[in-house]
Amino acid sequence: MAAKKDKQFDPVQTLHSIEEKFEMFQILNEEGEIVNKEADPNLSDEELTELMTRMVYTRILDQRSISLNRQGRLGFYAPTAGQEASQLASHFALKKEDFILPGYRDVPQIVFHGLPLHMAFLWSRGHFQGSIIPEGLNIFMPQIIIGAQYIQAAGVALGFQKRGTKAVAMTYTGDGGTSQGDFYEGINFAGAFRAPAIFIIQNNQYAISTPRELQTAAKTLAQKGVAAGIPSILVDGMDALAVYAATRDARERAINGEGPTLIETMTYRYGPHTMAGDDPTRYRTSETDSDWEKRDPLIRFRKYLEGKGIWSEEKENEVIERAKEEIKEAIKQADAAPKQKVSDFINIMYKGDLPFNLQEQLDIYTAKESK
Ligand SMILES: Cc1ncc(C[n+]2csc(CCOP(=O)(O)OP(=O)(O)O)c2C)c(N)n1
Repeated sequence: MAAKKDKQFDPVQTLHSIEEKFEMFQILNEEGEIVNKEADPNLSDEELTELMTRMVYTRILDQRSISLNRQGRLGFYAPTAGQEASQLASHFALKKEDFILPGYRDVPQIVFHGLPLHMAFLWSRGHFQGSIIPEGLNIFMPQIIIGAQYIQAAGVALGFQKRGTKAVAMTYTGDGGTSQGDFYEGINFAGAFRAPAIFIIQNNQYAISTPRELQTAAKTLAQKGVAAGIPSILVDGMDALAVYAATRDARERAINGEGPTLIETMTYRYGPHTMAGDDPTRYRTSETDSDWEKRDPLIRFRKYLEGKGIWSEEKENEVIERAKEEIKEAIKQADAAPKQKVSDFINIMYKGDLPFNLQEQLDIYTAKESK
């Protein structure tokens, strides 16, 4: 039984030593101070301002989307406040030619990739016009099936690799999503083929009401990448600079043929899971909420930019006003879309000959709708 005593062969020790390696990567602390100078991505003043602008815009979009949903003017909506650094700073490291495979909470990233906002609103309403992706825009509409986008991302990345396209496929899931089979299959496949993919896990601590601690025995979600043989990192998801730097490095590796990366961003959603009726006060305490609010991504980035003299209240108010104006316009545009017909669903789903029963239904609805 000598091997048992030998620490080298102790699986418990092996696990602990892997887990210990996953320390949280941070560049900007809660006070907006650089604490990891070597890792500072040295973004230009213009880039820093643009990133802040996008995060402020997204906070407003979230507030407006919640009230539009309450007024019955939007359909499905999954709140984003708290996750702006995880979402926008990761996207900030991408280029137009890169492909995004979002989950249902990741509307801001595809809007900043180029999806007209009124289309995101139509998608929320379940209107088919919201899912007709403009030519040349490298996105899929948000995935509702938890984890499915991880498999698709592996496929898109492999496609890029086979065509010799210098681009990456980036996808997002939540902490809960990492328990799905699709998650493991996606990262394993991409790892095996060294496909240029970036897998982001936005660990916002809850899968609806299930806390992260009950989700898995794994101490970090990032360490799940180890089994797939892919570089993995745990990042402070409230720190826009750290999220940006980690994603930029992942993109560089992918483009250089070094394969995929898994990034866990530690973050929090301030709002409910979706607007469909869950009540976060039943599964979270107000102390936990306020602990996380102190780490807010906008507060620390604002402090950092103000310290550099490149951000002000006046500037922020301009962004807020512009966001409100654009959201108002976009909802007007969404309202102007033609009322959706049942026949539309059948017509856009099938090309060519229809099965007889669907043809029957199409005839019935077409006749009804033409009255
Ligand atoms: C395959 C599948 N199972 C269950 C659901 C129902 N469902 C919707 S959201 C959700 C929780 C997801 O939590 P997480 O992955 O942590 O993402 P978050 O919503 O926190 O961003 C579940 C179980 C689903 N959409 N798809």
